[in-house]
Amino acid sequence: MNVEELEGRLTELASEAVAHLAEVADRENAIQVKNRYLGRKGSVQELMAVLRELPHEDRRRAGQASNRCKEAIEEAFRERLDDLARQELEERMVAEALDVTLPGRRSTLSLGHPLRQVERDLIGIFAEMGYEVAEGPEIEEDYYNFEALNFPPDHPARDMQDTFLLTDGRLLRTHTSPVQVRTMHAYEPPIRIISPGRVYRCDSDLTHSPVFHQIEGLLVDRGITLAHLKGTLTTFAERFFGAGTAIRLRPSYFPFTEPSAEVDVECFFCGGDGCRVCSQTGWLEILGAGMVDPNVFEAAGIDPDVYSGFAFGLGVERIAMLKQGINDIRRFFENDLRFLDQF
Ligand code: 2NL
Repeated sequence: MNVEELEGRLTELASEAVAHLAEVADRENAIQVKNRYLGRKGSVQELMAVLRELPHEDRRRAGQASNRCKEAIEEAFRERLDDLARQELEERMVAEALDVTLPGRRSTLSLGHPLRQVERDLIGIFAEMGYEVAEGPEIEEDYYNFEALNFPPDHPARDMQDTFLLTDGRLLRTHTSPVQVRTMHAYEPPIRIISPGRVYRCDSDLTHSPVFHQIEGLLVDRGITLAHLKGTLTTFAERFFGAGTAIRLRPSYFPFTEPSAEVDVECFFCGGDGCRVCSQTGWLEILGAGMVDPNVFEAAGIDPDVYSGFAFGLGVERIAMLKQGINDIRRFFENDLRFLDQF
C-alpha cells in the first residue's frame, strides 16, 4: 500500500465511522463504535502497521492523514454525545411536563366534628345568657362525683356496672357535676356556670357510648326559684330549636336536686302533632333539671337558708342525634369521613 492508498483508506474509515455514529441510539453504543475505530486494536490503529513499511519521506504525510482521520471521528463522537444529551433532555421535558395552568384542587373548610358543632352552639347560647365555662378533671374522686352530690352510699348509679373505677380508688367522672361542686367549694355565690366535657359510663348500645359528652349548668344566688329555671330553659329552647318552641317539665328524681324534672321540648320534626321520632307524643326529652338539693349546698359550704339555685344537665350526643337525624351513637366516634363530611 502506498501513501495515497493509505490516505484514501483513512478518509473512507473516517466517513464510515461518522455514518456509524450518526446511527447509534445511546451513549454506550456511541462509545463502542468510537472504540471500534480508535481503540488500541481499532481499525485506524490496524492501518498504522502499514506506516512502518512506507518510505521515510511519506511517513509524515501518512501521520497527518491519520491525525485528520482521528480528529474527524472524535469530533463526530462529541457531537453525537451532545445530540443524545439534548434529545434525552427534550424527552424528559415532555414526559415530566407540568401544566401550571391546570386549576388547583379546592380544599374544603370543615365546620368541625358534628358533636363539636352542637356543643359550640349550646355553649354559645348559655354564654350569651352570662354563663361562664368551667372545666375540671375527667379522673375524679368519689367525693366530688357522688358523695358531695347527695348520692346515698347504696345508690344504684354507684354500682360498678355504671362507673369505671380506677385501681387507686378514683374513678372516671360519670357526669360533669363534680366541676360544679368544685366551683361551689372554691367560689362564693353568685355562681353562673356551664361545664361541658367528656364523661364515662360502663354502658354501650345504639344510644349509649362508654364515653360521651355532657353540658351541665348551675346558677346559685339569693331568691332563685323554679320560675327562673323554667324561664332559662324556655329561652334556651327557643334559641336552639327555634322561636316559639314550647317546653314542659315532668316530675322526676335526681339525688342532687329537689324538686327534679325531666324537660321535654315540643317535637321539632312534627311541630307537636306526633310522629315516629317522638313516638306520637309530640314531645322530645332533652334534659334533666331541678333545684339544687340543700344537702349539696351544705356539702359545698353554701348556706341553703341564704342561697338557692337551679341546675340542669344535657347529653350532647342525644341532642346532636335528634337534630341531625343520626340513629347510631357510634357514628360519632368512628372517624369515618363519609359520615363526618355530611355535616
Ligand atoms: C341529666 C340530668 C342533671 C344536674 C344535672 C347538678 C349539679 C349540681 C347540683 C345539682 Cl353540682 N345538680 N346537676 C341537675 C339535674 C339534672 O342532669 O339527665 N343529664 C343528662
